[in-house]
Amino acid sequence: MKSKALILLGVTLVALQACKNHPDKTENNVTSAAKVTEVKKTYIVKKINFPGSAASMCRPTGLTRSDSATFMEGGGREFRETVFDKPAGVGEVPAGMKFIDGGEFSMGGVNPVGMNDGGHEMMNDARPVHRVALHSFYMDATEVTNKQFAAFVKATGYVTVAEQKPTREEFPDAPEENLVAGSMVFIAPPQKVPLNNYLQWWDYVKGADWRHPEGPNTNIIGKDNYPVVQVCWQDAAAYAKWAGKRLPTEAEWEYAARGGESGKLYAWGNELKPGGKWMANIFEGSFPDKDAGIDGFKGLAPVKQFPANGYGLYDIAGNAWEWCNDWYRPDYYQTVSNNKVTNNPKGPADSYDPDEPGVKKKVQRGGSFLCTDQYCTRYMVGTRGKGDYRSASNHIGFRCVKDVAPVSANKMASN
Ligand SMILES: [Ca+2]
Repeated sequence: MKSKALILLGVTLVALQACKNHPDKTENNVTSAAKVTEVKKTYIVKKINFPGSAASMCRPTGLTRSDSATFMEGGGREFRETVFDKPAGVGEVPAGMKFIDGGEFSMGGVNPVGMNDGGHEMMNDARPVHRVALHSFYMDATEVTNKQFAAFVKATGYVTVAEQKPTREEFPDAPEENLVAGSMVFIAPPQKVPLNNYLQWWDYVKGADWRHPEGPNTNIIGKDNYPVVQVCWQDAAAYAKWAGKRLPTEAEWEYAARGGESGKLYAWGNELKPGGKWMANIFEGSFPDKDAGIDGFKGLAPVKQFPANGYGLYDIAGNAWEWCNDWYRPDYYQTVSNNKVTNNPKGPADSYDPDEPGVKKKVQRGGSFLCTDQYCTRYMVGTRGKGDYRSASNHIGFRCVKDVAPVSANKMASN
């Protein structure tokens, strides 16, 4: 995600990263079609064989052999089965949350290039796949809604970052006329545009905030059950603290998102549309000019419109991006990949994104209603997003987690 800094320095149209990370360096001169051809050639020439049990577990259904070769090359063989803790007791599950039993799992994502619905990005920051062990926790069943966020604001008087005038201290080089409260809004161009410049569909809109997600002439009346958006990481963390919760670590988010499955492409399995059924609010049609809404929704949808995952979590893919607590670095997984297992990882100590080295970024997960295989496929469960922790947009929201308190024996639940 691009930060406010660029816009406020005088760029009229400024984009948050949205669904799009910078293309992987090795992809720069290779088109998707060429890459697929290359993979097919590799498969045919080298006669790659799928390893036994790992392949049967990881190989997506509905893929061609060459697609699967890509999948395996991308790390599929690195996934192993999740090992669950024996629950000592779930305690009293807070309202609106689900109990996520701790365990050890394989974290990360494959290279989806060449796969059905896989898109064109290699997702290098999601590898190596590595083992992670987590304590049990509770997670919100849905993204935090407008109604919930309004209760927080009413109780505390909190003012989100988008509602505040950017300060001279934070943006020392910006012209004074650009220091106005506002936020990023997706605005579809009137016609098909090349996908090499996202400034064509993101704008910094004065007066855009959580109550006016697409600008001052829009509102959230009648949208109590929509995810709150136009909240930056700092806003989300403030809400979580008020609610007696916290933002999930990236590892907790992915573990929960996988719904008890091991090494699958999506939160529900290995096919984007099992049996032809849409499982998430993403983008169909022609990106970015025409959102066809074939999945039932153009733009943001209310929560709980698609099936929950194995843990009862709704909209874990698509609809709105979700902030995680971890700082973002593309090389973080490499730093823990030699561990036999990493316990309760909390991310790197600092942030670094080669796309924008000076901007402090937090991890985002899950993708949004703008994700599509024409542009970005971060509705895939192991993939990673990122964003300036002080920037928001109309497709970024969040959900919270909570630690499981020790339970006395006589209060232990049976399940
Ligand atoms: Ca949609």
